[in-house]
Amino acid sequence: MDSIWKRIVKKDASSDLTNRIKKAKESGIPHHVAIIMDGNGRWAKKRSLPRIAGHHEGMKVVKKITKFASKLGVSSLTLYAFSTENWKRPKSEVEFLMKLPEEFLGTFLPELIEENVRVEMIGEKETLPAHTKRAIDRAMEETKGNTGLVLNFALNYGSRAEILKAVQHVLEDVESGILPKELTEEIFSKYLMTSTMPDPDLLIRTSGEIRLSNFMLWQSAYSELWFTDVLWPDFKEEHFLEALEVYQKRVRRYGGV
Ligand code: V07
Repeated sequence: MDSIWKRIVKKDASSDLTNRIKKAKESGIPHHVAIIMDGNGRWAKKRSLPRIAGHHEGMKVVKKITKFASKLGVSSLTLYAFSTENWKRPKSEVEFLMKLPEEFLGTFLPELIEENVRVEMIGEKETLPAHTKRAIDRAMEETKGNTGLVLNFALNYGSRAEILKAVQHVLEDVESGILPKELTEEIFSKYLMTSTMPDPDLLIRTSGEIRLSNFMLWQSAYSELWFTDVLWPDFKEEHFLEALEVYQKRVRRYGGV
């Protein structure tokens, strides 16, 4: 194709995306979007690369989608970065994964601060390697006053363990008399790690698996679910927008009846 035509086609595609962004903003942006970022290993395998190359590429996509969610006006973005099951992976892979928060924050924290993003985490922080915990604590501390997007990493997270811990905590508080015996959903949800966040309106899973894999089981009781075959390292702004458009259509349909 002639370069002039290439330019015209490219401009057309980008103005189409701009129009879709404008429309999406007018149609109601979900407050809280949660994503299971699956398919990094498969992405690498398809290219005969080591699995860690897929994780690294996936980290770049986290930056891209964080910026995009912030631009769209999403209030909370929860990303499933590491499950309690992931410790079973080869030691070298786990070690690589545990360095990603530092690498991510080392290059991206100034931009997050600039963009008024607040970094949060759910999951068992105390059993993370000290260097990983330190990087996350620092990012949380340096962004705690920010009022824009809440970028919430689920790291060393498992939903059943979260619920069990909440139950134990409830029992303690009942025994010590802090909490009356009557328990409501609203009170119980304050014992979960997501106590300060709204439930996700939209839950996305990439890479073709149609399950929740122990992610936000209580919180996603009423969430819209959207699954795509796209592998996480291939996930682009247009895919996020597609999920939003599907979400908006569904919400409008329910609103009609
Ligand atoms: C991880 C990249 C994304 C695809 C999924 C697996 C690999 C970003 C973080 C991160 C976590 C906490 C934080 C800042 C960044 C991360 C892990 C894996 C363990 F405060 N990406 N990413 N953490 N992957």
